[in-house]
Amino acid sequence: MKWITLIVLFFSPLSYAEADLKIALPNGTVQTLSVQQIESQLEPQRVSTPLPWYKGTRNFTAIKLSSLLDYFHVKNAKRIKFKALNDYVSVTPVSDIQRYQPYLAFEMDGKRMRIRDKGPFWLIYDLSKTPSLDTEYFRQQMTWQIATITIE
Ligand SMILES: Nc1nc2c(c(=O)[nH]1)N[C@H]1C(S)=C(S)[C@@H](COP(=O)(O)O)O[C@H]1N2
Ligand SMILES: [Mo]
Repeated sequence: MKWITLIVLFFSPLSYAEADLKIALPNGTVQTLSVQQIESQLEPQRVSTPLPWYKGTRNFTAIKLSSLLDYFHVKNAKRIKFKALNDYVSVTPVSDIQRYQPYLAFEMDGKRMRIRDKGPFWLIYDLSKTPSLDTEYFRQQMTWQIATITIE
């Protein structure tokens, strides 16, 4: 199933339509957000920051993860788990989300991120504001190709 999803996302001209974000909430339900819904309901912002994977600055369109918690009225979450298309899994404590306001990016330099550009969703920290977050601890949270989020 995973490979079929990957193949479809890679080769379909409609690939962006497939790029829905799945969010498992603490109450046990699973919600789906399309990029269109994210754009219209979650007030995306511009984030310009260097990242360890690129030379120079990249410009992202992104939503704050804290705004996602607000959107789903999640109050007492402890952590968010991120699962990527390659089955990489990371965990970001809500304390990091509140303190450092990481983003979920879905556009880089004005273009929707394809899987090969680390899309459809990428957790990024604004290292331009807080360069001290460029550490292994935060890098391992900067999961790209995110498909599923579990709020716990
Ligand atoms: N989807 C995905 N995101 C990921 C990873 C991964 O394997 N898959 N590796 C993480 C880890 S452990 C680190 S330190 C950083 C940097 O990975 P790199 O050194 O392979 O570029 O990306 C993070 N994001
Ligand atoms: Mo890592």
